[in-house]
Amino acid sequence: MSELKTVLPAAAQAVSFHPPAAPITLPPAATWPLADVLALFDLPFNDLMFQAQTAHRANFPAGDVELATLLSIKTGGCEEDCSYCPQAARYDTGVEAKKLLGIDTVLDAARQAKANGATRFCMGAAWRSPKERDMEKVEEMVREVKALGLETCATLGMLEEGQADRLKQAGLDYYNHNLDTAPEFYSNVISTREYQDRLDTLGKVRNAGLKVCCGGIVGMGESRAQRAGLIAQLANLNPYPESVPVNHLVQVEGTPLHGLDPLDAFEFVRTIAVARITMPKARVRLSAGRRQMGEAVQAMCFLAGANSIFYGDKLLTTDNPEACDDRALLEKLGLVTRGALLDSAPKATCGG
Ligand code: SAM
Ligand code: DTB
Ligand code: SF4
Repeated sequence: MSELKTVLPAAAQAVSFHPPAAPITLPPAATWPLADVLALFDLPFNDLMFQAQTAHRANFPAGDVELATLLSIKTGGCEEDCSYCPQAARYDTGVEAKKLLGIDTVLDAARQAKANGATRFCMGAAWRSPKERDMEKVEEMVREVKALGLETCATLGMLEEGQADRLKQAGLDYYNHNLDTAPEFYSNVISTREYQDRLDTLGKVRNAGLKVCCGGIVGMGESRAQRAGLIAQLANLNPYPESVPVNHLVQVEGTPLHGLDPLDAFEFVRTIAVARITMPKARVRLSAGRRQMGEAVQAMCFLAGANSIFYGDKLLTTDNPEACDDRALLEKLGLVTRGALLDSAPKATCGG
């Protein structure tokens, strides 16, 4: 135990109970050696939660939760083989391939998201990478959504340097591109693009001056060490991402990962807690899978340091909790948002 504490970065050391032993010099390349991330996962649950909540409070106002609304601007028909994804054309999931949405549809959804209290609007496309002919349309969407006073985020697949620059110029704030899992587990899940391709895209996003939104999925059959491997990869990005979405696999019939034994809920909460401790200033987003989780597990995730959710009745193609239920949960837990959520959001649509 004391050995672990000596190598924890300052934010995590601040919450240790015992006097630290003599400091150890960290290897320059990795701030978070895998063994230390795994040691956090292995802590007794309450100790981990305490460290995570302490790190959280040192960096964010207590109870502050960001609301980000997702819109699928281009659904289905994707050429990639991500084995969790209902939008891959090769799996029979019932998701129909659609064309890129028109600007008016996107703006209507963005206005609605803002009226409901969201502060960030994320546009997702089922592409391996955006084609030149799509870029101008997406740039217009970004420009116009930004003009509504929302933070903008897009997830369009792999990018070239020039494409990241163009999105930045259009007013994009964040680009979402996930590492998804640990490098060692990656080939069990995806074969049509490499881990390095993902890191390359993240580098281009950073070079363009965009903020990075990057996380992964747990519950895909990976081991605890591999969950730690994902978090270590994220935490050792230099700098680490501003936003870290932690998705719980949504098992969709027709995808290769459908039918797996579900991950133990405490493992999911531990993953959130370790993300909070290792990336103390990041927005850690409790992302896909909330509908299957129930309120108590979500409450534990907030205690573990999650401070952002996807807000709105749909993720990309699967269901998210109803916005009304989320408002009720946030109110029950005394959580607050940066949007005008609880006071001004239209209550009529919430029934009762
Ligand atoms: N096509 C682009 C790409 O893959 O980069 C952008 C959209 S893709 C749907 C964005 C992310 O959604 C994936 O990287 C994955 O982490 C997450 N995702 C997709 N299907 C999921 C599922 N069934 N459960 C949880 N997360 C999922
Ligand atoms: C992220 O990490 N999770 C979101 C967002 N980034 C684009 C997507 C979740 C998708 C869940 C499956 C679906 O609805 O299709
Ligand atoms: Fe395509 Fe993205 Fe789904 Fe992979 S995760 S199949 S790239 S939409």
